[in-house]
Amino acid sequence: MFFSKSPHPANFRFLNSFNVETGELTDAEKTFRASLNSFTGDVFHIQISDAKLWGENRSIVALNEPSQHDSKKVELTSKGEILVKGPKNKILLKGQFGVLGENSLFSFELSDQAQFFGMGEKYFGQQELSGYRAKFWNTDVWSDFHWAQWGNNPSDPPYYSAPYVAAKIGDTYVGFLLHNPSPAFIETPGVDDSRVFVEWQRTSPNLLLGNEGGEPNLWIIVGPTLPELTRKLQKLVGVTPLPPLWSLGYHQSKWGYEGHDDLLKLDAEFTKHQIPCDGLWLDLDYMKGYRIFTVDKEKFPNGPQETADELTKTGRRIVPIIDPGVKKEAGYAVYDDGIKNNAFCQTSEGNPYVGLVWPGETVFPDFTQDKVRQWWAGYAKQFRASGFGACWVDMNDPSTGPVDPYEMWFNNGKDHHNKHRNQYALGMQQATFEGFKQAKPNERPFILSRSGFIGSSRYAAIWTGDNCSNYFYLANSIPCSIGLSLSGQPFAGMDIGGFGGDVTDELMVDWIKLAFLFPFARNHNGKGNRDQEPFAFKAPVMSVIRRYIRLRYKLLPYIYNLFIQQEEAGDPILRPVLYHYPEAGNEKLDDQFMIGDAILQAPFVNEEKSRKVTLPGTQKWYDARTGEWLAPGEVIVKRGREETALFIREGAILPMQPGTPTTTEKEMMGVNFHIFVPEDWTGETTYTYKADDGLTYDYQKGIRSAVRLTVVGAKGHLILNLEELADDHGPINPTFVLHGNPKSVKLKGQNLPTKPGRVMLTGRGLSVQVS
Ligand code: MIG
Repeated sequence: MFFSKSPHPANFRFLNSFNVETGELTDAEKTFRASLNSFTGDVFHIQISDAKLWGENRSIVALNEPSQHDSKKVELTSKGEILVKGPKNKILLKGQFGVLGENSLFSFELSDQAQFFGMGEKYFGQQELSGYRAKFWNTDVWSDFHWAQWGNNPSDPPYYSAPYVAAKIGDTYVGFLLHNPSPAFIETPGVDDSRVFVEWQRTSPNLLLGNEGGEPNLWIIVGPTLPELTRKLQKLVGVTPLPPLWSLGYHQSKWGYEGHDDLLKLDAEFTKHQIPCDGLWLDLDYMKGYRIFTVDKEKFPNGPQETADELTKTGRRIVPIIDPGVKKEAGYAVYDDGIKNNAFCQTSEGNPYVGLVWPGETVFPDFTQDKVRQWWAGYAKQFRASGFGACWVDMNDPSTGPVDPYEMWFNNGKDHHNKHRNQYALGMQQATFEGFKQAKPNERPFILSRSGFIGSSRYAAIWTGDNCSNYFYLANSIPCSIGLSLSGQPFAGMDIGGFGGDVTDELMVDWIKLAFLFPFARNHNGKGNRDQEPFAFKAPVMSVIRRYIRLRYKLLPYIYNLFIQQEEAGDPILRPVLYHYPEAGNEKLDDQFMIGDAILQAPFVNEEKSRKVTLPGTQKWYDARTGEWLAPGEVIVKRGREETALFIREGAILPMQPGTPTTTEKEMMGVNFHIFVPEDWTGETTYTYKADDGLTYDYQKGIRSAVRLTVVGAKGHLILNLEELADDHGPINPTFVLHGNPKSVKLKGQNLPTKPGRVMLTGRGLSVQVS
């Protein structure tokens, strides 16, 4: 609705002369200031400025510039061309900058055919994005598009915007990031036959990156590999700080849970069915008439703290929703206080802008202003202190209901809506995060947000908004999550089971099998739909759902360590197969993905009875259903009621909780190291495991323990070496679980006594040796 078209390059004025001395970028008639800065790691920043045309840059999050460097991989020539060079100084792309009124455009000719990846949250159904026109303008999809456009189809743009694309030219990956909160568009060369009816509907032969207004800031990163590129990008936009361990558990939500009684009922059900669940979520109904930062006394007669205390017995936390819209009502404290503090967005006429959201007429905090973020943080602080363990920030696209958003101006009515829209949610996340830290300075906040922008990774996890209970959304969730992972937003997930419509038994089972190891795992459901809590299904269905939730908990030590690696190195949690196996063709594996570098999943994304799986690389894969070792290549997998296709790379070491987790208790110190090596294996492999309190910032002061396990194999005889690297959080006491029948196992020169055991992963019980 908002963005079905983008500006065409033919209408732009391209600037063709650049003076390095004066920094002037010009053509016969117009002149801009341009600069190219080069940073360590082949990271480059091109900034074009014109204070009159675009004003000053008011991005609320500055990127983390690496140190200055004099790499020449990107150049700005005297003809105003932008050259991007690859190995042996070969020119991979040649760009030009153009303007069209306030619109700006970088247009790149490519030396060679290319592939494209990234673009954040997209529903294009595939990870490789040649031949796409994409928009970046945070949208409330269900309100801004007709149902026919999203029910079972890709609609664009969705909620969250990452105007970033990675181009693979030859073997070199180059990333392009538009750091400008104004509406953005990216067009990639290539042909998407499904969209093209006549020749001129094809996308441009050039790679186009543009903004509709705002100061143009283009960042170019030369990988050269996809993992290197992704890490550099992540550090530039900000890594995701280690979240609290509980946030990585399973979460249960439904629009309709109202308060104390509902939460305790849920709590009892999860306990009764021995299903671990860390977060119980509250949608709009806990508030007094949708007034944010209020709690309805009828729903919580003694306040939420009492409920929170009750839930500490089972280790669960309450996560309530907060919208940005403040009910316009004299006498309501948040509104009165906001008016007094001049905290709300104004129209161009200078009055508070009014939209129509849940409480009726609503005004909107201007999160682009520092003082307003501080004002909001004060409320978030009280909210956190009142018994709520985390926060779910919704509708921050921002959604204004049926009211046109363009009159919502920022910066005291001085900046047009477009200039800031894409960073509205980012400001809300930042303010909420700060408030939480003020309430509990040593506790890591957990915030889930619908919309977001470059930099959201520092404050929040993202869920991909309102999906529907159908196989279109199920299948899309893989490429969509891969896009987020590659674009600087690693902590993400979608509504498991689907938000809109009634889920079927089969779809629910397929969904949990697909998503149980996603970085964020929450089952959420819209009002009025068939209930989809695990225990809402008949026993045989529930037992499969339960099995995968438990398996997530079993693998929590592995998942948590992937988050530690994300904070330290910048690697995403969920990765495309391509990340570790760059061979041509793997970019088409849209129904497979990896969790870390050791787990490969190939779930069913449709109702077929069997599917093809590509086992990449040159090493073997352990079939977690059967315990068999498979050679790399293609295999056919048949659908099974209990099982799902999950493979573990030869040589992998996976830390897991012992036994079958049935509660929120987490055993992170007495972990099992599962060692996956085939019989007769020769090789060496190593894994570093870290553990801390899972909740506070003490790990940053060094209160953390770590061990490194090395396994050396010679024809199936294994020698284990366990080194203690740190024990500041106490000793890590691992047990070893050996998959694949090694001939002998030695630790510290002694034969390790082992006994036969059984482990359930994603199929039948597997025989293992346990030390
Ligand atoms: O207008 O709060 O995406 O997860 O349950 C709908 C009610 C508002 C949209 C969110 C959804 C949430 C719902 N919200």
